[in-house]
Amino acid sequence: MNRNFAKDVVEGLTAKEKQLPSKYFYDDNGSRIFQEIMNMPDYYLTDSEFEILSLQAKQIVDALGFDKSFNIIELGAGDGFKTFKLLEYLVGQNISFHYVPIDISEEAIDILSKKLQDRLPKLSIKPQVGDYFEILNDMSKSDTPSLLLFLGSNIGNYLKEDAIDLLKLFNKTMNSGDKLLIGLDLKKNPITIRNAYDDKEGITKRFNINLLIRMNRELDADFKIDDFDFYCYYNPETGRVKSYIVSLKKQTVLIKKLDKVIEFDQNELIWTELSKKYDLSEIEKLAEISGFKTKSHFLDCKHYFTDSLWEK
Ligand code: AVJ
Repeated sequence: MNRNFAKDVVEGLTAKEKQLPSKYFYDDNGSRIFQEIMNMPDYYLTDSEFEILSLQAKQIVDALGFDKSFNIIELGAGDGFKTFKLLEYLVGQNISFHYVPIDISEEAIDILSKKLQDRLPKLSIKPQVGDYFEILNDMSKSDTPSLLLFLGSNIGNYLKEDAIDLLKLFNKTMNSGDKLLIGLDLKKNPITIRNAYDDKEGITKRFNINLLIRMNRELDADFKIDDFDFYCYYNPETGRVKSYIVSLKKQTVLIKKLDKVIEFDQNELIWTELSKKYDLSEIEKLAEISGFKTKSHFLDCKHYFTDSLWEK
């Protein structure tokens, strides 16, 4: 049994306002559902970031200004589909670097490594499964410059203070002159944002409900999947998408391995995810407060998304 998961489930489901951290979406099954989300036409984030890394790879690499071989360390690499374009450009230019993808899903890392070896045989790849910080800390001991990639708007899942703490931790493991390329989703027409998260096909619903399936499997819980639904909304005033699991009736759930009984009222919510949208001035403040200088923003042509380059 995963101790952290068990602890966070007890804490989250016995709280007055129930919640579960979205990082637990990503077991092997959840990572597969997330691939489906990234393939949905309405989930514009993937296409926008793909466009940035495809069309502006040269500008991004020029802005790095590294004068010797460097590491590209990708946090939460997933299937690496977007990053491929950047890697392809670098390999094509015979620029010397090592690619270090890090992910908590071993399956995702295996698939990514095989695909890259196949498509970019000249790429030097050193995949890592595990905890970001242990790996980052080890790598910072060398004097090879680093570009950290934290793409896909992953920072958007963190509450403001937690985001700052995480970025400060990244900053601490970096050496002066190292860079961070961070993907952030921008505020835009609220309907566009809503459609990305409240999809008609119910893929995002499955992504959330997978948390219940995971608790049934790993914690021997007895959530009745059909008695729960999914709800989410975007608030353009705060830039926040909030996602929930909804209990469709008054019910009791036993979580055997935790020896806990959880009561749900009809229509009671479990908050599962925050997906924060930013504007550029907010991003620059976030960089500064976390110890970084903003070098540039690389936006897609619709101005939906930015990969922003920060320097320590
Ligand atoms: C992977 C965290 C960026 O918040 O947009 C997609 C996850 N949640 N649809 C996001 C997600 C619902 C996604 N991130």
